[in-house]
Amino acid sequence: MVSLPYTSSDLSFTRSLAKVELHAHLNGSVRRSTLASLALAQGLSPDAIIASSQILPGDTRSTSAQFSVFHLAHKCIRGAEVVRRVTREILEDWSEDGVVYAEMRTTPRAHEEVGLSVEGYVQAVLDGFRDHQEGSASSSSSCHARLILSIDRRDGAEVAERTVNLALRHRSQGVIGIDLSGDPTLGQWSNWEPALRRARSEGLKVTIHAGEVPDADEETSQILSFHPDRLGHVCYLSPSNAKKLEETQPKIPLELCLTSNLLVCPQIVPEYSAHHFAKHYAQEHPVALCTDDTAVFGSSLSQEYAIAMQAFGFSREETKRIARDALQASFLDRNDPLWAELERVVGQEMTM
Ligand code: 6MZ
Repeated sequence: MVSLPYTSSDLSFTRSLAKVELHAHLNGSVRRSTLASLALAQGLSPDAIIASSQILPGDTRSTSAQFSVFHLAHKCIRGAEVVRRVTREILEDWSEDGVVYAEMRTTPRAHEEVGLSVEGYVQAVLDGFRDHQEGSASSSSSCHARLILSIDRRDGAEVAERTVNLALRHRSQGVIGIDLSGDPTLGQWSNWEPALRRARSEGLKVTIHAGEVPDADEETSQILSFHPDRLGHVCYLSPSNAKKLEETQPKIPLELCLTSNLLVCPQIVPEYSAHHFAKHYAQEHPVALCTDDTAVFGSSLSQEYAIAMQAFGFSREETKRIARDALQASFLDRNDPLWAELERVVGQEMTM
């Protein structure tokens, strides 16, 4: 288990804050006890699966080898009922942690051996959202969710187009955008750009993982020229790309994940206080603090907020503002009735 640097009083405070999660991958956020029981049901060793499905401090594997942790979750999470269950549980856990609104993302995949199509996969996730809403109807807290469909960098243009079509077909049920993610050493921007342009022209929001590895300056420059609605990570930014990011108008909000970046990009984030969140925040660039993969990195959103308080010396008032800033960066339609409700509560302390 990672030892996270925060104080317990900061953590009680950040847990009580109504927060917004904008960057979290479904299969990286599965409750560990559930992953263990699913592993057992598949005839796999639960202990081995749990131990190998985390990225821990001191992990010196290559980026591609680190990304193999996700294959283990993919191996255990099979079939519509399981996808639906883990989705509901993730929302329950986030709600427990004070997350009142989340934009969950996932890569649509068919589970052919159990007859689940990509369409069925997306529907199972949306059913999990509905189960959580219905299950929490009588309780004071629930995590409202919207869905972003991810294009995996392993996949080419055809899958990217199919993902955009899926998003468009499920829009009325809460799919709001498209993400580009996956092993950052794979694929090339030109594969996905046409589909991403079409997504945008059809009114979907687009968020892109960028700068997770060194030597991707040209691709990052192309992504900046595309002007996505949000960017994830941006750990490695050459001076010219940093300038381009700052000069791009309107500014592109950044989804920043402290523990994930510390563990995956230790060369550029050797300690929490060196994380680029502080620099962008000081420059008043729009930022949202996020978790990425709560199960893989062993850190919840309230822990990430408490770490930020400790690492950057944020006061409670500043920390409340960070939660409100995340809401401003969300893809939620400002005319959605939920928007007014969230504006009222996000950044406030809740009684839990
Ligand atoms: C890039 C990431 C990621 O889609 O199966 N994923 N992509 N950078 C990261 N930072 C560490 N963390 C997760 O969730 C798991 C998938 O999300 C992407 C990878 O493609 C991973 O296989 P879903 O729900």
